Amino acid sequence: MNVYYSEAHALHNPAFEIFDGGERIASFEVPQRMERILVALRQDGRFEILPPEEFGLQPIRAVHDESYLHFLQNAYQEWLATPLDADYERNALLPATFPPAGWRGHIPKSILGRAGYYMMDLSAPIGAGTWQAALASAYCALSGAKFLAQANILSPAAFALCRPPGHHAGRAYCGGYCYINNAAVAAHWLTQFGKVALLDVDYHAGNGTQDIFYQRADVLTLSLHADPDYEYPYYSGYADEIGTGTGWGYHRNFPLSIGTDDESYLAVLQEALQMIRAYAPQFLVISAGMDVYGEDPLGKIRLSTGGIARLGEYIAALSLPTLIVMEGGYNTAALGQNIVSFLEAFHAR
Ligand code: OKP
Ligand code: ZN
Repeated sequence: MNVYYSEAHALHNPAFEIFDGGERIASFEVPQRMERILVALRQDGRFEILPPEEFGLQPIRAVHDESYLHFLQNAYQEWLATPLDADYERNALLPATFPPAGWRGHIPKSILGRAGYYMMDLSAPIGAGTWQAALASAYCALSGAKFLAQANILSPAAFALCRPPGHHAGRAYCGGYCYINNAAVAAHWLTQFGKVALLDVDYHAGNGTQDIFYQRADVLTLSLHADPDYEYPYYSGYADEIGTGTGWGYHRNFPLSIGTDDESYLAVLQEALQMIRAYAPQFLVISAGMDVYGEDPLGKIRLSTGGIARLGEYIAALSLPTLIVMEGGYNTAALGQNIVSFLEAFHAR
């Protein structure tokens, strides 16, 4: 199986994140995640690891606002150039102020003001290499999409080994370790050839993906995740959010209770897969977060490695051209085995 991967991810290496209770902690989303996955892929021997192609900004502008991308690309340099009252460390840009929903929408001139405007939370600090890494990550997803579009076999599959992840990033905001929504960029790019279904199995609700396609019927978006009543991202991912306008009925959330095990998870998955069959898309994009694993430090869903293998099996059984896009997963030691298990069923075709 083709794997699209860029070493540029390592340029994004945030020294910290602000966690619950305002605690400043070492980031969970670290470059070592990729190293562990690569070791497992190489050991398996059936993966071909390829560098991504460059696609320019056009396919990214199709899902993100121009002004947001401009901010993302220049924010860190502007932050360095801003005279400050005190001699703060400036290894990353992070605001402390956010506009409440429904405010009038003024975009302030100051870099801190804009940072609050374009960020949904305190877990997407922008450092020196963030833009370059995020761009390369999106190119990995696009390269996988292009492979699917050009492959001469019945139901090809490719793995975009993306870092940073993407599914929390919306049209004009970053958050939750995400800056460019890799899966959404790839899914939109694929719509030039036909309908796309995007299934998000990361532990956290894919709020960015939901927002981006909420008004569209040409991309069916489905997300299985921990109930946002109790889990990040809290304000999105509820069962009654099903799309709007032309997109009405083309989004579904499957909130799961804390502690959900293999059997109950896979039972809910069947419902989502049935919706995909009924939609009959030309392509399938998976936002693959391995934080559904029982021993994940950020997750409270209890999938075993065997359960993750069955998750992959059931998705592969749809027999659709499938792009698997890496999202979360923070048990670094188990990440390699989990992703190899997830991908197992896709080798057969
Ligand atoms: C990114 B992905 C909650 C703290 C939340 C951000 C989590 C981002 C997850 N206790 N911090 O979906 O794996
Ligand atoms: Zn996650």
